[in-house]
Amino acid sequence: MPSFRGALIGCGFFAVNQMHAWQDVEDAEIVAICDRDPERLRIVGDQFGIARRYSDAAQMMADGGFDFVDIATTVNSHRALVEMAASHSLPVICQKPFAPTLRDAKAMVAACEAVAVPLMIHENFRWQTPIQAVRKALETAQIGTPFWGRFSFRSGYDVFSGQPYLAEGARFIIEDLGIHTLDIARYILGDVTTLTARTKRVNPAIKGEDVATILLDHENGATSVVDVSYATKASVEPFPETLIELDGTEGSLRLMQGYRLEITNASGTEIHDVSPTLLPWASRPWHNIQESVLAIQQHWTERLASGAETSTSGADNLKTFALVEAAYESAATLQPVAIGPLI
Ligand code: NAD
Ligand code: 89Y
Repeated sequence: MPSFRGALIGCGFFAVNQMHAWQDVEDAEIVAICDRDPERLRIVGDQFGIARRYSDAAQMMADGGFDFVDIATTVNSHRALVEMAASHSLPVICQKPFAPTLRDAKAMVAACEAVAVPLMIHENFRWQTPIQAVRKALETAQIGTPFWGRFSFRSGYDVFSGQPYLAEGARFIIEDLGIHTLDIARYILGDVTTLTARTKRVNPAIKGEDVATILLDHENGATSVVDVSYATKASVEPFPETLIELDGTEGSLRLMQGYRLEITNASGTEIHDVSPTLLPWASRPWHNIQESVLAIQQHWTERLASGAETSTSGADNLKTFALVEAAYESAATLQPVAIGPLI
């Protein structure tokens, strides 16, 4: 019997990955699911053999019988559902983006802190195998102290067919995808003091911006560029790879398309294959993301057992979410935005 039983809310497009991953996580299982849409509830319930099915999250939490809640709904429901979990003293995972506004996100952190339950944002990109490899190269001082970086995600992949709501919001790429890239920049080069951003909408069929270029000043003095696009037509489509360039005092590092990591220093150049594992339930090109879903859910379960804070706790993710808010503000005003006062 696994030690931890969970209940998942939101049985849509991405939740299927989370359900597959929960089957692989050691020491946790999903025992109840909830969705307002009866068809999604039936599909996911039947696929994963979950008997306890609810259309109402309040009813599911009132009935209880589980140790944590995993929220896989879209952003507008996040605050109410996290606060509901906190009111039942249930540890809670919430999908990105954290909330519609930084104010909501702070209220969610406060609600969980008030009852001393962990809140983890499902910010999985930092758990990808290639990103972990870059972090390890820095930790083992292979390029010395990094002073410059570029974190780049440029694609023409059709994300709208699987996630039609992405075409409808006033905000698109920074809130949906750039949020991951900004989190990776923080994870690799540390927290940010000032941000400057420019955005564009190239695709006339969507409402929000699909291109963003963001300049970050990091607390440690490094400078980086986060550039994201869903309007880039490449000869070989890179979705969903994040490419990274880092220059350090003792060398440089390039995470290139095709999951190739090149590290250059006084000893020469080493080339590593940092491809993600293709899990049995995964499919290309999503396997990189799918593997990171398993990694973050395993991390949650281990931290639930030890009581230690998760890597992407609510408190940590406020600092990533602040960069999202700052990017929209900077793009609107054409001014740099200081991050400290936002947090
Ligand atoms: P979706 O619209 O396909 O699924 C959401 C589901 O939640 C729907 O079935 C809807 O009926 C249900 N729902 C909404 N509010 C509810 C409520 N209050 N109670 C019960 N059910 C409710 O959306 P999706 O594409 O699966 O995205 C879900 C979240 O996952 C989004 O926040 C998205 O940004 C995120 N996402 C994350 C990644 C990642 O790599 N971390 C990738 C894709 C999507
Ligand atoms: O929703 C997005 C995410 O989090 O990862 C990729 C995605 O599915 C489309 O941009």
